Formats: sequence, C-alpha cells, structure tokens
Amino acid sequence: MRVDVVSIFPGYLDALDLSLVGKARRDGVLDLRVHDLRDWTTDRHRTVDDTPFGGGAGMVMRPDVWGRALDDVLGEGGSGRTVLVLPTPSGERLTQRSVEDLATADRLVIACGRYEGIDARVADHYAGAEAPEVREISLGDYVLNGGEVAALVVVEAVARLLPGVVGNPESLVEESHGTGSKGGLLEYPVYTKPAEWAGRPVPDVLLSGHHGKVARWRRDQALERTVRRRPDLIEALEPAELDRGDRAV
Ligand code: 6GU
Repeated sequence: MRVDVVSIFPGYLDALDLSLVGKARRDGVLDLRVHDLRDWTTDRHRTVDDTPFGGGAGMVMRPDVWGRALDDVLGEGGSGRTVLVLPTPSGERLTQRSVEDLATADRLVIACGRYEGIDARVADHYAGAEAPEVREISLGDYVLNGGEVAALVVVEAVARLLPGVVGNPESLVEESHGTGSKGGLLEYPVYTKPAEWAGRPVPDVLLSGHHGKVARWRRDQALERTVRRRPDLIEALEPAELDRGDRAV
C-alpha cells in the first residue's frame, strides 16, 4: 500500500520509522512518503494560512496551497482505489471497522490540517470528483492541535492489517474491537510469569491446563469488563452475536 502524508510538521511522522510500521516500510509492504505542505507555497514567507472570512478567532489553512499540494500528490499515484483522509475533530469517528475499510484501499493520502482547520472548499472539491474517495475522520471527542497525531494513528492501525506486518495473524483475531468471531467485546486480561507478584497470584484457572475452562473464563472476563467499562459496546451488539460468541467457547 502507498500512503502519503502532507503536513507543515513532517518531523511529527518520524516515529513511523520505528517498530512494526518501520519494518513494513523496509520490507516494502508499506510505501510511506511524508511531504511538507510549505513546498507548495509561492510567497517568500511560505504562508499556509490566513484570517477567517466572517471573523472569529484563529487562522484557516488556505485552499489554494492545499489544492496545489493535493493535486500533485494525488497525481503521483498509479491506478487503484485512493482514499483522501482529512483528520478533523468534526469528522466521523475512526473505528476498527473504518480502519479495516481503509486497509483495503490501494492508496491513502492524509492531509493534516492545523489551526482552526482547512478551508471547507478543499473537502468539497475533492469529494465532488469521481476520485479519490474523501473521508473526514476524528479520533474522538477531544481537541488536538492538528491532524498529525491522527495520521500516526491511521497509519499504525492500517499498517498492522496489511499482509505480513503482524508476525502472527492469530494475534489480530482476539483483540479488543476486532470485528471477527469474538468481535465487539473488550479483550480479557492477560498474565505471564511470575505466577505470583506483589502478593498477587495469577488466576488459578489459567494454570489448570483445562482449555475449555480457560476459554469460558476469558469470555466471562471480556463480558464483565465490557459491561463495566463500555456499556455502549454491549448495546451495539446484536443479541444473536453475543450468543454466537458464547457458544464458540
Ligand atoms: Cl483528527 N484532529 C484534531 N485537530 N483534533 C482531533 C481529532 C483530529 N480527533 C480528535 N480530536
């Protein structure tokens, strides 16, 4: 997959050299390119923003600079499905479901806004075209200073779904928010050695060697945790889906 990130702080994306994402890049699974938006400015001060029409606080990013940048970057790609990702606190919530959808694209272009955001005509302009698909996404109900952290989140969440990035694909199956057979619940708690630490023993059932009892216990823990921490996730589940998960243990 090819991913382009455009930002006025390209250094923010340096972390994508590390860990599994860094390895995916070196292995050629992920072709990630980071661009400096100011490369598409035309004035001596390399201006990317201006005051908002209608008044109000802060600055708005200029559509002409973004338009030149995105036309160039989008034009570099080959054929295939391209999604233009616009991180914004007023976007749709990013979920594992939307991450799975983004992971099926051939190409992502992530445009990181700063200040009070990007002139709204940019999203409308590209959404009005045949391609790319445009997705305005938000990480959650809080405010960040710009889209760079969201770009880090999208790249990491998508990259680990690409074939060959996570060593053991089984580890993708049981995780919290997975949409597979155990989907919809938070993950059960996990333990390793030593069997007792700080006066706290590991639950006996995990040392029993009884796979059926371990599976039942984990399912119960996942349910209990989800009810307590994320009742909204239980509400969102079809009762049949809950039953199916229970019969699977
Ligand atoms: Cl994607 N951007 C900004 N600036 N703030 C956010 C966000 C995105 N998601 C949550 N808060």
